Amino acid sequence: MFKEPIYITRPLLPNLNDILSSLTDVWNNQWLTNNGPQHSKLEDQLKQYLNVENLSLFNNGTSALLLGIKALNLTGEVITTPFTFPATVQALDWNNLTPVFCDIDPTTLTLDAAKIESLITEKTSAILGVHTFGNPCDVKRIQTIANKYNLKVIYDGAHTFGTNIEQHPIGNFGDMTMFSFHATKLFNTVEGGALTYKDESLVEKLNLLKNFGIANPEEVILSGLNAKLNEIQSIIGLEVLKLVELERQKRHEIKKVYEQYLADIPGIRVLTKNEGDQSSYQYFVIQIDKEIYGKTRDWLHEKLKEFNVFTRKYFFPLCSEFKWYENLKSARKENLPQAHKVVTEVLAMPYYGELQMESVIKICKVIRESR
Ligand code: T4K
Repeated sequence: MFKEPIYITRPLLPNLNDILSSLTDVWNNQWLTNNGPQHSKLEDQLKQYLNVENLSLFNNGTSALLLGIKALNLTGEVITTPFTFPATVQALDWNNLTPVFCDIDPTTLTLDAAKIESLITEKTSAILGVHTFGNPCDVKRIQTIANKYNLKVIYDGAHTFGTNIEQHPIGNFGDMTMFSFHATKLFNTVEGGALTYKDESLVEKLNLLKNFGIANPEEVILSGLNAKLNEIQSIIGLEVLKLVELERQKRHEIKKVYEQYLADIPGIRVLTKNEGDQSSYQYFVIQIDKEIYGKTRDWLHEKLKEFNVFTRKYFFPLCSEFKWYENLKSARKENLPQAHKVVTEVLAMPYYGELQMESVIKICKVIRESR
């Protein structure tokens, strides 16, 4: 039993004094939001870090995705995964788009690219893939399909800050990628998010969309939202960015210990990245085969609570199970066999740089010995 609760994550927090000294600039400047200098500085630094040409900041990942989709003028149906956080599909709902759920690949837990084509109709305008837990979608195959049918490709990369696919930065695939900077993410601005995108001309449109469509004090030219990241959060982002590399190294070491201690437990699969890719180290996720392990994922989730360890059943329930999709053919259980299996088997484990190695070893011991 741990004295203090162990959560799935703890936010990466800069030294308070460093924040205070940077905040002095904001106070002196008396510019708190609406595209201030800290916001521009963060945008520039993130472009460099993520190695992308075009990047826009938002007040959270969901508004980034919602407005990014709006900027692309999509219509009708969008093919997406049921195994994701509600935000992915809710961004479609708010754009009056119908999700068409496609089953997932049992290894990467991302869209099963082999199943996409059969779901395309004359109403399909885009494919919205999710790089689940930081595991990239099959970007090449998805792009080939999109080119063939003239579809847009959007990625929900909420979990993929710093991921590279065979040395190519993940934010450069498809037409657009969303990143989340929520407190629980590797890189955070408390709440926040960004879009990276191919078409440079979208910069202006996205700036309008996140600022009520105001073109100048006398003209409102489209229907937008308030989705701006403020100066104080930008300061936090600038300070957190300095810590990300060390955090990644720490998580890399923690991952190795988890892998070592879980390796020979029958029925436990550790989700791994492809050889040659660089991981975001966002989540450490295991998959439990109840027949071999002898207990279910839900059992283990509850058992760990007895030891004061709070894992998460991401992403339970499947988005296709939401009440408002009950009449969608693609949401039917028989069409999504892998997603329905995986959603009962996957467990996200505690994973953050400050997590002690002894704690990791103890957690693995519980998994090994309690069953
Ligand atoms: N797409 C995908 C695939 C996503 O996963 C997400 C968000 C989005 C889109 C939307 O992006 P944002 O609009 O959020 O930028 C959390 C996050 O709120 C959410 O951002 C994230 N995905 C999701 C996977 O996780 P919850 O409801 O699980 O969070 P919560 O409050 O239970 O926190 C989890 C644990 O983290 C807590 O048990 C303890 C720890 N924690 C949390 C917070 C907020 C802290 O230690 N400190 C904190 O301040 O959704």
